[in-house]
Amino acid sequence: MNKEKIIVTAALPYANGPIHLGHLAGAYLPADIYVRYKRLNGDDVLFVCGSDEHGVPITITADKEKVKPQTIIDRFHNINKDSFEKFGMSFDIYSRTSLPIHHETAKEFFLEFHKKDLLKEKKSMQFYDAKANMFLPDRYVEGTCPNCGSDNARSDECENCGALYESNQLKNPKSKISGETPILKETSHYYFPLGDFQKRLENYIQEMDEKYEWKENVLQYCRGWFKEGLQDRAITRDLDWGVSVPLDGAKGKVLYVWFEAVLGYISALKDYSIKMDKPDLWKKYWQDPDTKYVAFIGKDNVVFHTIVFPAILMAWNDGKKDKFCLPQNVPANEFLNFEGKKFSKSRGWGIDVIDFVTQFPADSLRYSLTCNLPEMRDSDFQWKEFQARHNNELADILGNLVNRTFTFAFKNFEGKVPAIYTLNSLDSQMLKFSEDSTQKVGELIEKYKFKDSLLEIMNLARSANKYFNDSEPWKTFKSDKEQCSTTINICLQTIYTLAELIQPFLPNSSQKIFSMLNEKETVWSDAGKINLTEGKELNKPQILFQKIEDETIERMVKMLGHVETDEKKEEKQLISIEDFQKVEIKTALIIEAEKIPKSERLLKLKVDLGDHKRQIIAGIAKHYQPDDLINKKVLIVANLKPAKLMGMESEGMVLAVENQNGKLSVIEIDPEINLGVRAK
Ligand code: B3M
Ligand code: ZN
Repeated sequence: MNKEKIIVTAALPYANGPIHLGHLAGAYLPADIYVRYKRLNGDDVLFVCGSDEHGVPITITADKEKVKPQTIIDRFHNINKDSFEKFGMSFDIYSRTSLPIHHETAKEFFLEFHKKDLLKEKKSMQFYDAKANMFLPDRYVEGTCPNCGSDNARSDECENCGALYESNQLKNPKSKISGETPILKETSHYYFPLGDFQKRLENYIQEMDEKYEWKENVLQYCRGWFKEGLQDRAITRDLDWGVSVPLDGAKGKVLYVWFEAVLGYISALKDYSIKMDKPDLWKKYWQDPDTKYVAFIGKDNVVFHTIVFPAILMAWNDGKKDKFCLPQNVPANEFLNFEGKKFSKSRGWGIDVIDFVTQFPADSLRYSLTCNLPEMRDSDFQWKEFQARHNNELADILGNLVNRTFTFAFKNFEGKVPAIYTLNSLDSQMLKFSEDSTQKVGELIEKYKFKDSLLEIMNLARSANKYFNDSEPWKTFKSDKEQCSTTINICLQTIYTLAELIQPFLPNSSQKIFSMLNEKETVWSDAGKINLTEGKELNKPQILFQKIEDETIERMVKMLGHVETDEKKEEKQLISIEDFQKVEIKTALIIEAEKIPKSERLLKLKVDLGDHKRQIIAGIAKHYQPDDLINKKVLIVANLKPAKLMGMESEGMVLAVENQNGKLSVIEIDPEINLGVRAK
């Protein structure tokens, strides 16, 4: 097959808050799987993303915190970039729309349209805050809804009843900046004639769908928009944060954030080209008619990527020799909810990516999100399901196959790939399954059916486990050595295939398996074949997936919906002396310490309080070897309600503190001090 030149973009997240799991499932994870797959096939892919750093929500956050918008975007650009890296996103560039190259690019498009006389200037009435001396964007005005009477309606729409109205219909309007009643004042804006492009857009989408099969949910949104009829769209705003309108007499006006944000995909590749020291490189992608351009987004962004952006590109391309390519496909996903509800920062509902991946392996998150992708309809993330998928599927199916095969090879074949002899029917079936699966997985990824492709991979792992069981190598090792050798060889070849197939989905685990197989650079076309040669040395097996314990998940569930408002935080800081006296903190000597089987976190301790001894289950196994704890004099909370951890009674808690790297140290006290003495 011919190698393709591909641009893949993923929606540019607003640098106004941390990304959460819903964003990952909507756009980023599918994009990353697709890109990694294409790269393994040898295609020439550039994967583009970056922060969307303009728009009113950012200025609102900045006003609230009394800082400059720059402070906000710097903060969230860095947090999101870091979150994406830890999650394993393989962007070629993570750019920013605040960069000069972006401002230049956006202005160039605006000026081109102005020159072509495409833009219409129209006057309208807009709320103006005389005290703050500025026009107020819609979100800066609050009032009473003319329809339902709700008190926090916006200037043009009510979130309570969904009514849309003209600004002059809103009752009791108040400026969010000064609290004053704003006046309606005339302003003028530039409009992009989207309506004039309707026919061409309809044809374009029809053609793309016929050639590349667009997703039904995406087509439905488009049909809806066309049916309503496309309207002219204002592409300027009265605001001082954004890309300024490059015309005389347009002081205080910026380009509408959506107009310039989509151009961020182009400027990001320019940014990349500059960084690669090949300033014209971007043209070889964006302006090559053979480039395949795929835009990954969530459903709320569909209209901007299937209608607004293509129209902007058409308008630019008209009469030009070098034309930009339009999206060939826009495989948008629906939304992911969290434990049955919408993600909400203010209600503490959901979890930020950065918090997730510091506590759990990124691959486990990638796995459970892929199984749950909202490809056709909204889906739901649940902690318990996450745990079950990790424990019962990743660990018990994939991890188990790898572990039992390697352990067997080390025990009985000196850690080398054993030879393959005559194939019986089970052997041939297994090899055939592997080959067929590989084919299917590739086809499904090409069709953006990531959920089904991962299912297919896990089916292969399942049947490999069954093949291991049915072949009974532990018996044939004694009765038919050649058969046993063949079985283990085929298991190893299948593991190779699995490692290749999971690479786009679970890059870290794939790498671990390949390093156990002693293999480095691998390509997709190897999957489903015999790759490992007889006698090849393997590396010692390592556990791929540690089980996630119930209590860990229970802790996560408990944290849901707990929002720390500033008032609550203050209340929490102060306790009375009586409150403190309720806590009995006593000195104790650790006399026994041992690991708890199947737990990577917990240690079973026996402590002496002078007049009695008791058992405490402490979550410090990652920080101490049991022996190092013996004879330490520590502080414990002695009147904590007893609790059961991993089925064992725990009476009390050992006090410990954490350093910046997350390492826990128990608080040790002077060995001279007696046991069972209360701290005060
Ligand atoms: N920042 C909206 C969003 O995050 C927007 C996407 C821009 S893509 C050019 O939903
Ligand atoms: Zn209303």
